[in-house]
Amino acid sequence: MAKSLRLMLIGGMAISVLCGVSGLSHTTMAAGKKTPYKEIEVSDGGTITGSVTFDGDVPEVKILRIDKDEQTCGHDNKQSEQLVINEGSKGIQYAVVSLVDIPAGKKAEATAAVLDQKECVFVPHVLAVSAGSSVDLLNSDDVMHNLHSWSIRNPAFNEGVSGGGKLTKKFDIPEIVKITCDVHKWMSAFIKVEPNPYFAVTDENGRFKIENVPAGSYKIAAWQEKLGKKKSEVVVKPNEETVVDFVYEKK
Ligand SMILES: [Cu+2]
Repeated sequence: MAKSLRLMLIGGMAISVLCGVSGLSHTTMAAGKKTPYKEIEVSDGGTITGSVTFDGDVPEVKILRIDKDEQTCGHDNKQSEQLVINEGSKGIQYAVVSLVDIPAGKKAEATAAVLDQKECVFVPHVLAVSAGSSVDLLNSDDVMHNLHSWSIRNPAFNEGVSGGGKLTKKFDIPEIVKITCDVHKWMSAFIKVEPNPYFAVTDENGRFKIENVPAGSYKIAAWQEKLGKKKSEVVVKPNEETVVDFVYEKK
């Protein structure tokens, strides 16, 4: 009797192990192939507002040395925009706040995304777009610039663009893409390609607003090129505003 019970147990284990294996491989496949974002009609969506601020003494602003094409680029050395902190509000400009892994929501708006090269500075310093967006890369100056993308997941490019010229590039895969100009080594910018349309770049007071979010619980993250990433969570209620504040501490 004891022998037959043991056999039954072994049989049961064998079955459960098989189930476990098949279940595991299924999950792994799902995780490897991320569920694409689904566009739906959002009614009674909520709003997420808040700020990205710096706690501590504001570090000295880095100065970029202008040593080429001064008639266009200017004779004064420029302030770096790699870390822009408002002295009063301590708000950090050019941080990107975005919802992580939201499965479905509003349609990605077809806004004309533009990254300009003006007086030998990229404008804006940080641009965020939904995956699948085209970006017009302009040269508003009268000197030759270059557009060098340090993409890994999207096709990389390294092309010159003459004064008044334009290149249009499409970014299909979520990635943080650094853009530089090889002609003027002080020039840099970032294009942050987002998997969904729920993102915002902070303004000069470090403030942001993300609208029309379906009610639910989400992971939310802030990214800043020098300070890195900060994660948080948010519960969005229908037609209500929820505040999320990110604080970066001085290291
Ligand atoms: Cu340039």
